[in-house]
Amino acid sequence: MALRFEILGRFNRARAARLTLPHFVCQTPLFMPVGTQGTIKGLTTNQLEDIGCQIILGNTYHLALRPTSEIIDELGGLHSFMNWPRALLTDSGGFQMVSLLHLADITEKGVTFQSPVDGKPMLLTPEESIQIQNRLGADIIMALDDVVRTTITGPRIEEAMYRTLQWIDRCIAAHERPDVQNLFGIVQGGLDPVLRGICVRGLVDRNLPGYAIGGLAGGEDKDSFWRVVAQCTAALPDDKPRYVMGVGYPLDIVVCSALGADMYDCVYPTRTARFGTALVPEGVLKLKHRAMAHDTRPIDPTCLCMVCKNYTRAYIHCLVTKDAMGSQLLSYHNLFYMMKLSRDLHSSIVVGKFPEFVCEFLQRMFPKGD
Ligand code: PRF
Ligand code: ZN
Repeated sequence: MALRFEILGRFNRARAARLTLPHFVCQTPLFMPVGTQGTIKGLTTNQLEDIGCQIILGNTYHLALRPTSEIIDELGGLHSFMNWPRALLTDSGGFQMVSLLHLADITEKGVTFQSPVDGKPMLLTPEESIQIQNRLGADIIMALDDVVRTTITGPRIEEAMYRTLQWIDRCIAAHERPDVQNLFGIVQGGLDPVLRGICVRGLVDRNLPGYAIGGLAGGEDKDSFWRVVAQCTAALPDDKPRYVMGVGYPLDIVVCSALGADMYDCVYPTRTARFGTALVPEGVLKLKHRAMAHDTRPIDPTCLCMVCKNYTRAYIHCLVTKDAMGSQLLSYHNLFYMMKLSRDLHSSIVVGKFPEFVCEFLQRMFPKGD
């Protein structure tokens, strides 16, 4: 195992921990921004350090196609390729293929898809996904899983869960660097508590360094989403990190942390920035709105980020959608907001003020109580 997970504080099911990875010592609960071609769109790695990012996601699928994992390996691994000294996590690639390419087909062998480069059929097996991730060299690598939409029903959900369990053994066998890279298993099973229970038990038997809860954030209702997270966190080992994949919204992170989850990733803060939306304690602020044209206040007067210290809403309103600088400044602020939320969750749990933090968070976001 190439990690240490030390719980520093608790409030009911919520925990605050120190997660020591080969490249960085992280504090949980923790939001991890998502990069695509070895970058978080529009931000330099120095800026990401200033913002306080601790782990960022590299996208196996994109990097494997271009420049390829062989080239990154040759250049000294993904950390040195993208000049990021802190921790990295790579996803296995299957989910990206299924969500990006509608032609992807999943069989027991692996994920078959048409190469977007030359249209040729390609196959990503559990062994290949791990080999690629071994070459990239991230601190945390993810098992190849069979992901289905939570909104579908029927035998496909069960098939995907059992396939995910079969593939985990192939991933473990293929993993050549367990001393420096942590392989996380992914719980699938849709919204079915019986299937989720079987999957959790199967993965826990493999004694992995950490566990992810997959297959969520795909359009299911909040009630079902929280129910699955609550069931999985209750059944996963207490002394290992728990990562809810593809989540997301600040409110979901607060709720999942209360349910005992530790790590999150989502494109939302950076994607919504590119559409002109800022995350603020009250919810969101739309910088495209006409009213912003004359507004000389910063995005969030209570925010201590570089953008809020230096620029007005009027200036960002003028840039948004017209100049790349607009989305860069908004991405910077939004990631700063997510990292501050992560730190606030961590420290409120450590000092025993988690309920006060949650109340204040909710009151600011829903002042009328609705
Ligand atoms: N599996 C993998 N990556 C993911 C997910 C998953 O279930 C999600 C949640 N839908 C986001 N990213 N491998
Ligand atoms: Zn700010």
